[in-house]
Amino acid sequence: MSKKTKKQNKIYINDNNNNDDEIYIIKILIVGDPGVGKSNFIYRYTKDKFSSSNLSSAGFDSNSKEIEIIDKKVIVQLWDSAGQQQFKAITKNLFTRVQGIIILYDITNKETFLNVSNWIKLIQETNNGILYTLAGNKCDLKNERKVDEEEAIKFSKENNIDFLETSAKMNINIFECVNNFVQKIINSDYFIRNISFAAQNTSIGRRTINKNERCC
Ligand SMILES: Nc1nc2c(ncn2[C@@H]2O[C@H](COP(=O)(O)OP(=O)(O)OP(=O)(O)O)[C@@H](O)[C@H]2O)c(=O)[nH]1
Ligand SMILES: [Mg+2]
Repeated sequence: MSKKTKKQNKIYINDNNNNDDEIYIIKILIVGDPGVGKSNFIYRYTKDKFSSSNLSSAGFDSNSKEIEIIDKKVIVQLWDSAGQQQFKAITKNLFTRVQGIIILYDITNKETFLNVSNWIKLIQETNNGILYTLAGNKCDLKNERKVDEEEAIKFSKENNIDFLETSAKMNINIFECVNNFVQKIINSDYFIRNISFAAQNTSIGRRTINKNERCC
């Protein structure tokens, strides 16, 4: 791993219980309208790659990446959802199975930004209390911009959510967006409350691992 990547992947949490054998598994779902770049966002974060193919996702898929925090490791599992309307029920079902949700829109497509409110509403109806964050993807396409960054910042302040513009293509802010969010999740009351539940349910939270064990 290059020095730069290593630094990008390092995050810090407020935790005094240093235990090398413990690992956090954080599941994050990426939602947003069709074509905003959800699959590529995950592809960049987990594989550091980009695909220009325009194939729509169906159902859902996931990819993992291990990142470092002080004295312990975190497996970040990013769940990909399909943006198309016919898959919305499946996506909605996933809201209760993750610890966080990243809502993505495309800065070159105003409708995808206007729909962010609907995504927030859907999340709140289904899993009130879950953390979510906002990212405006495709920020490399400066000449095609239809959503001002200031407008998105104002919206995120009004809705009390973190926000970053990202580019899966040019690798801008992808690691920052996910890693800052992971840090926020781990430090949240919501996550700590669910850790006791995690002991019985390995699909969430923290567990002890065998050093040779591989993730999914
Ligand atoms: N210029 C640019 N193009 C991007 C970026 N991210 C994705 N794309 C392109 O946008 C198109 C859609 O990307 P996907 O990652 O498939 O989008 P998606 O949100 O997964 O789409 P669905 O699965 O249909 O919901 C593809 O042609 C990608 O190459 C980006 O950051 N910049
Ligand atoms: Mg997709």
